[in-house]
Amino acid sequence: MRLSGRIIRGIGGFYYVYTEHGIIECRARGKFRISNIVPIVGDNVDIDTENLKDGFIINIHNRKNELVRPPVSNVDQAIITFSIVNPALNRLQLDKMIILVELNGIHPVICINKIDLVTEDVFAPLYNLYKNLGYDVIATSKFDNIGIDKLKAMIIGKTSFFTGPSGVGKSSLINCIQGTNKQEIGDLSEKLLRGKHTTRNVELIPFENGYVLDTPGFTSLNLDIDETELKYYFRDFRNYELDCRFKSCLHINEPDCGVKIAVSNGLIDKIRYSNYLNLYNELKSNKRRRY
Ligand SMILES: Nc1nc2c(ncn2[C@@H]2O[C@H](COP(=O)(O)OP(=O)(O)O)[C@@H](O)[C@H]2O)c(=O)[nH]1
Ligand SMILES: [Mg+2]
Ligand SMILES: [Zn+2]
Repeated sequence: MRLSGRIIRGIGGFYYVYTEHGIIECRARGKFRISNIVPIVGDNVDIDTENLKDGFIINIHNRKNELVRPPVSNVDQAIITFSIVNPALNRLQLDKMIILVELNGIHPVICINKIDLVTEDVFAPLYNLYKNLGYDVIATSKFDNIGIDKLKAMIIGKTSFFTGPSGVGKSSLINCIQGTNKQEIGDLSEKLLRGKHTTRNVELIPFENGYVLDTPGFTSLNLDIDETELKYYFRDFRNYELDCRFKSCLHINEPDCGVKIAVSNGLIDKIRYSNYLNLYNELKSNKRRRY
């Protein structure tokens, strides 16, 4: 019998395919090895099964997108989760993450979690900054039960990838929206003690006609773009770069730069601009190292 489904987990050559008849344990047919395609979590596949328990993957549908770390395909949106304190927010890391997600053709959702730990005048400016740039932003707290229903509504029918630093509450949020305790949570100190070797398997959790993916948190992020293209990922610049004297202006040292004027007038957020400069320099020095 031929069925279609989605790979939700892969361990040692076995792929667990979620189908209308439940989860079927599959192996890949040799032809994938010949064409150099390795099935990954997230793939939509056709399988062949006799008993609805195990079977073979016979076809992998074209991927809409594909992430390398963690290896997962066909992601619709990334819930970029951060807290403002405990752990402290690193705005450079946040802006870098947004760009990384957009580069991969994935819709970013910015989730400011643990808002029970700060007052509104602390998180509202951040919320408004990204909201005004046109991003989907959500403020959440598991203890005060804020934003959980909104988050739930945002993930229905989609494949959502929770990402963000360790300890910000990704696993907790997934537990909250599912109403379970399936995801392992822990405090920061515990996690740091356990160290880097706690790489868990990538697993898609079927939920509300969609899927969620928990990740252990990122350590290093590499943007794979030329530094001259970075400016296109800063929406803040769009209205002001028309005022730059040069069309090729990178908004760094050029004279009559509309972006720099907007920064000094407070029309563009200063930290966003300084993150742009930091990332620009980082990309430039990475390139130098490569050659
Ligand atoms: N104050 C507060 N703490 C939270 C919240 N969400 C999670 N935590 C705590 O933060 C710690 C890390 O949570 P966890 O879900 O494991 O974070 P993860 O590493 O991003 O998956 C745990 O001790 C949680 O209880 C929240 O909304 N408010
Ligand atoms: Mg976690
Ligand atoms: Zn400029």
